[in-house]
Amino acid sequence: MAAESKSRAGALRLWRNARLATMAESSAGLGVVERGAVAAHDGRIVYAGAESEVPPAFAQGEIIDCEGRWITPGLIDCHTHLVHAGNRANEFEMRLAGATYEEVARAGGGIVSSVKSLRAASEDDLVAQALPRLDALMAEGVTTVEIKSGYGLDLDNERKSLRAARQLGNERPVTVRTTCLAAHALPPEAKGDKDAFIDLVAKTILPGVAAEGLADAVDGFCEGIAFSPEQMSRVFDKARALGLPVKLHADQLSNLHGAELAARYGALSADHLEYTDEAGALAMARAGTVATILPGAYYFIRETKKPPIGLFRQHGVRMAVATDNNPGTSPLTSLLLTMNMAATLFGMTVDECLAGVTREAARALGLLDGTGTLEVGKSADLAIWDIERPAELVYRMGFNPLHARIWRGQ
Ligand code: DI6
Ligand code: FE
Repeated sequence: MAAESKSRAGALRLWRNARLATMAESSAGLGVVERGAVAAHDGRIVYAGAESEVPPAFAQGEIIDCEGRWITPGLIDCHTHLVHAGNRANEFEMRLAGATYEEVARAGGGIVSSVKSLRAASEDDLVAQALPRLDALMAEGVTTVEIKSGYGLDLDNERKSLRAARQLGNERPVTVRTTCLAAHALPPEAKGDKDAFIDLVAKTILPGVAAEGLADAVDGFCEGIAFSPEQMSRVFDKARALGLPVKLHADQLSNLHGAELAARYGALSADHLEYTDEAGALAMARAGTVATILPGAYYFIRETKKPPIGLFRQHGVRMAVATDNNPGTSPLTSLLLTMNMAATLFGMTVDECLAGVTREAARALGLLDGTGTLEVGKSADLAIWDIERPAELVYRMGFNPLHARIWRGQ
């Protein structure tokens, strides 16, 4: 009996004397609770609100005094290519000498050079190389991360990437969502035949990955240097047949109307969107497709066209914010710095940035029922911060005020 009540008590925790930014949709702004508390039982939030109203039963377990610190939902990085091999610092030097990202790609560098490195690496190598990047994200309060494949580009190497991504979730206390991005670039063996490669993606790679349950979603790169809207729709038709939700790298370098394509397929998100026009924003609003804003790539390739934040606001498109961590266009492993970039470069507000790495990032992964806000029934994924006001999370550059990170109540 004593043991039983002890184990029950062990699973019950109360964080008190805290200020909360619940990020709940129903509240205005950040959903601030000045004298707040969060209770968790068996990894789920059972209470989040005023400390004065905590039901007595929830004060029977472990009690943690937060000494006035702020609690937000654990952060969510909803767009990364965290599993990759090696780096492309050499191409960075080429670009510093004047080459553009597209020129580097056309010269055989770019994504294809990461494909060669990834194919040469074992699954264990990939996990070992990605772990320091994952640790950097987690050190800033990340509790959920999306990881794409897309440097394998054949069935075995896409499978290897996605297994490595899943393995990262076993190595660390973090939720990993995997996305198959087989339609990312044309591998050398395709000899320039994009249609034949799209056939391989639709007929072999996606079904193979789905058969093993390795992907939670399907993504693609719709761009002049990658695949056309017509080719992407063949990939999306297959994803739909396999019961997998879709996302799209859309309108990053030119306007191929990727946002509308994504919306037409009810995509969870369309990502990048620098060149998206009003028709694209309207289509996304109607479909409920989240706009994932990726300021790291914009900054790193010195893009000058900004995503149409004003149109997204005007039409009520939800905005997520993510690192796009990848070796070519965004070697970024800080979601805090990403928020600063979204604010400074694109004029996103503090509230939009914070929602973008919590609630809206959860929505972009189809996980809003389970995480992304401090609300009863959700996973107890929390970040506890040594700050006086939430704006500090967006304002600083290169400083980490995380006090504690809680994943599923621990
Ligand atoms: N857009 C990007 O910014 C990355 N992929 C994509 O579709 C770039 C990936 C890389 O250059 O390795
Ligand atoms: Fe990306």
